Amino acid sequence: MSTNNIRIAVQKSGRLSDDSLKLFKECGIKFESGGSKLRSISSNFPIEFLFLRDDDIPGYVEDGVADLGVVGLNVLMEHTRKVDVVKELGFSKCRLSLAIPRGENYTDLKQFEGKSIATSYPNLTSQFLLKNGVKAEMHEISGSVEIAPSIGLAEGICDIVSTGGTLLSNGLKEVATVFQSQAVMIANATLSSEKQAILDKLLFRIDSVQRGQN
Ligand code: PRT
Ligand code: ZN
Repeated sequence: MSTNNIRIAVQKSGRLSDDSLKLFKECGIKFESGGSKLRSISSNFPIEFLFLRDDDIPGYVEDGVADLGVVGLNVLMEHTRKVDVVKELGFSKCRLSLAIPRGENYTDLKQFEGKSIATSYPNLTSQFLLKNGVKAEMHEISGSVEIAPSIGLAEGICDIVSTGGTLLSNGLKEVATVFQSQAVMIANATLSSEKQAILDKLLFRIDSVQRGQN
């Protein structure tokens, strides 16, 4: 790898990957992706792609293993990370929401006082509730959160919602939004001036692509 390359971490496969790759291709950057390839160097722009799990991306960018990353704001904000958000990318829009069984009445957030909430986002959820004067018990689970109330694991959940279809099919209803999210580009806090110049060039191209879409 040339040291003049900027290194960017993108999700290998999942809800962020297709739109991330599409964006860089629309920026005129040529590179190979797909299959079992975990690294790819562009043939026409000083950039190297690393294909990773999304959860690992903020840490790699903070440590400088990658200079840049594309990640959901929800994943970034759950843990305190010293990275800069350099661009909102406008895709993978979703929200982190509190939900309860559909048959239960909902009045206000006070209803969650002392209750147990299953979530993969215990920090964002408890901070939001505490800001509203509510102390609830966080039950951290890493997936299939929507099943928790029906199996008696928790009284409510706090999870990512996009269409709301998953909540509906699991007998739940959304009652409050904790956080609005979308894909963002993050950067290491101490980029060299050479890498900053490449980032500026990349951001200029992303701006042009985004202007063309509006
Ligand atoms: O394997 P890896 O760890 O890289 O991926 P992952 O499985 O952790 O993440 P992935 O690919 O599912 O999501 C990546 C990012 O996409 C998330 O961090 C969010 O920023 C964003 N995103 C956008 C979503 C959704 N929409 C979404 N709908 N992430 C998850 N969901 C889930 C939601 O929790 C629900 O269970 O999809 C399900 C369907 O949602 P509904 O409301 O449309 O039914
Ligand atoms: Zn993940």
